Amino acid sequence: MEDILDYYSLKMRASQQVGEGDQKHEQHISGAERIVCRDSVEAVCAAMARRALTHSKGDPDFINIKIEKVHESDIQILEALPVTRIDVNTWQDGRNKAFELVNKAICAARHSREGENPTAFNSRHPRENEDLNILHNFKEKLPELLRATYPMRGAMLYDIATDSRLEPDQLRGVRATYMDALHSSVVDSTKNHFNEAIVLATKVANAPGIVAELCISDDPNYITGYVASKELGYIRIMKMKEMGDENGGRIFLFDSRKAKAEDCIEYLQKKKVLVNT
Ligand code: WAQ
Ligand code: MG
Repeated sequence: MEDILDYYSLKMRASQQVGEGDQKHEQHISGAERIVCRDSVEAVCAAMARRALTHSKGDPDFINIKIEKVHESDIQILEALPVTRIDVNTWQDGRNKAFELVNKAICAARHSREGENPTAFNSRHPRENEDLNILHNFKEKLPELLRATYPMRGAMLYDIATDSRLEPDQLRGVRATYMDALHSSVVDSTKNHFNEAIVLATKVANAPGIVAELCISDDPNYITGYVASKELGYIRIMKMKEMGDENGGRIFLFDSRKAKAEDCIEYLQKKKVLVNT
């Protein structure tokens, strides 16, 4: 008889009290999620504590590390999205590239909704305008959206069908959890942005109703971001913001005509996923 392997999920979040009086609230500093085997639990836990205590966003007042057993049979294995990279001269060029890719994803979502074949594309002008409107609204709103995502622990869930945000708690956002790389190196308290992002983006792209994800780090010195979707893969854009700018975050573009927001959120927050990178 084969042994059933037990895994453990570890989730860390750290925050700091900011503001005075009525304005007093917890602001997110750092978070991380792993799924590891029993032997690694203690070391990963220590690495998470260190990461929380050494974050550039500040010194935490509160650190929560949650450890839960996960049964192997509950874990879904996903193939990592294929990765490509786009070099740009300026971050403005990077943003424009990102919008082009988001536009592609929005068009692809319409095709899949309508079961159209892409060759019929050119005869569909009114719909194309509809897509361009969606993109235009999104483009106009992006700077404001990114300011709003900065203090959030999770991502924004933005419905392209209604042009509105769907997170049940808009200050918190929706956080994708219960995920890791299938063959992750055991412990590393310094963050590898790319390794973590490919895992997250792969889980997100596989969630019901997701059209695309746009990510810009909120780390002021990390200017590479990405656009990802099942069709596009993971596309790294080497400059997405000005060096030193801390405004960043994640926006999950969702289509409420394709799936229910609850189902998408349930998948992002509850389904256990290991990504084969
Ligand atoms: N679920 C949802 N949103 C999240 C999660 C999560 N698990 N983790 C982070 N976020 C949101 C949250 O609002 C953060 O403030 C924001 O994303 C940025 O997170 O190929 O480092 O961890 O080299 O600062 C991209 C790598 C790195 C690009 C992105 O994001 C590349 C990064 P950070
Ligand atoms: Mg960060």
